Amino acid sequence: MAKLTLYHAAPSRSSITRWMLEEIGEPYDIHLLSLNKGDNRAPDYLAINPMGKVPALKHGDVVITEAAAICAYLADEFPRAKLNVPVGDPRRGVYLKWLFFGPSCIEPAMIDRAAPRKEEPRRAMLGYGDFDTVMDVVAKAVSKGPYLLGDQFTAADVVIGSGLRWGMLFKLMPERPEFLAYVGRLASRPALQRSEAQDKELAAA
Ligand SMILES: N[C@@H](CCC(=O)N[C@@H](CS)C(=O)NCC(=O)O)C(=O)O
Repeated sequence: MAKLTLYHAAPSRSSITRWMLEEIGEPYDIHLLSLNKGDNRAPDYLAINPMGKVPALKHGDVVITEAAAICAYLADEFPRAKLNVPVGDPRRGVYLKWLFFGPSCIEPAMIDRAAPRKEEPRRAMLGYGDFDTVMDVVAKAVSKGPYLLGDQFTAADVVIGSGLRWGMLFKLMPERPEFLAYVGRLASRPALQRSEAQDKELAAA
């Protein structure tokens, strides 16, 4: 099997993909970068991800960047883990919607709230519309559970779940009961527990 290497900084957005790798259960290597020391701006890393950001995943000769894209890629590439919704399954549209909703709606809504612009753009200009609508839509989606697609845990839960965990941790989103119950369910997943424990060790080293 082609080798998997995660370019990672602990903890950071690359922790999303580490959790995903643990869910997949295939062996992988970690290439650790120090964002404080600027490893991500060094020429050898910029050759991998010209954005100078983590995560990046190397799979054989293929490089994938963007956390949600990495999660989607891994889910499709390793279908045995049953973390994707395959082409042809009527639930795939909803699955893809949530994979994209994380980086295109939840994250910008949170960041704009944390660092507001001097002049608030018109709602129509913002791809996410407005913060409260994003929160309401996500709360409704996670309220039934146990996961976004019902009984099946998917890569979309890794993306959306990471956004909610991170958002509440940094007080960038409200601790709504639906969010707390959902992240509580996610916290009991052994793959998340392993990746968190490993990241804590890396961060302390
Ligand atoms: N859109 C990217 C964002 C990645 C990102 O912002 N990563 C941060 C770590 S949380 C980073 O590499 N920051 C270092 C820097 O920008 O200098 C993704 O979703 O993967």
